[in-house]
Amino acid sequence: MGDDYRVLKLGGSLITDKRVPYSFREEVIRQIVKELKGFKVVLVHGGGSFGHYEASINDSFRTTRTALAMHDLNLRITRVLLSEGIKAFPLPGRCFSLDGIHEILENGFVPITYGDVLPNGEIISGDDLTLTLAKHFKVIALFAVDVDGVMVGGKVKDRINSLEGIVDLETGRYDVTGGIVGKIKKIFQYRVNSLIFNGKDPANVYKALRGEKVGTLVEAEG
Ligand code: IP8
Repeated sequence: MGDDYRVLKLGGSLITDKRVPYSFREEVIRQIVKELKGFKVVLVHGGGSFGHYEASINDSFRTTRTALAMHDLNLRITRVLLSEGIKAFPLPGRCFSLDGIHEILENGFVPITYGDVLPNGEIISGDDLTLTLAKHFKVIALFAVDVDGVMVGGKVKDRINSLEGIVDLETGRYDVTGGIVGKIKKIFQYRVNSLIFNGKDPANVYKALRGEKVGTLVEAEG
């Protein structure tokens, strides 16, 4: 991987407690952020109990509330990055473009984009952004989540190379973008090799950034 960019998504279930609206796991994020130093990274984060919570309530203010919740979550994460000495620059998912990412990189910042909502109420998944970025940079997509990988029958799968046995897995309560099954389906749609691993242990993040295999490797290329 050498000097390549690393595309790392911080899953919503990792950085928030999905059972409790607006619960921000600052310490989990801080530990992860400490591992980023020395790597060229492009960051993405999910919605967790901010965006998914608001998007799951269907009233006429859903779009505004969801946009604000994601803005709030991004602000909190970007502040942690700043306090750890990482010059990050946010690019809301609703404004996402590869040119925008390159502009941020060219100015010496770490881009941080995120799952978001469009004015028409459509949800943009952070997984799509992550896979688009990984495909563009021709690298593996790194998904830090709150479990040890893809769990099938109580066990972590070491590798996955098809959707067989995956489509029946359970998904979270108010996840509007399809949870783990949606993620794996997308990985195969994009045909981007991906690593799904437990980000609660910062050593896993470091290993994944170094190109080591932790958690589940989804082999989706070719
Ligand atoms: O958690 C969804 O992003 P994800 C963002 O990456 C919203 O699926 C607004 C629910």
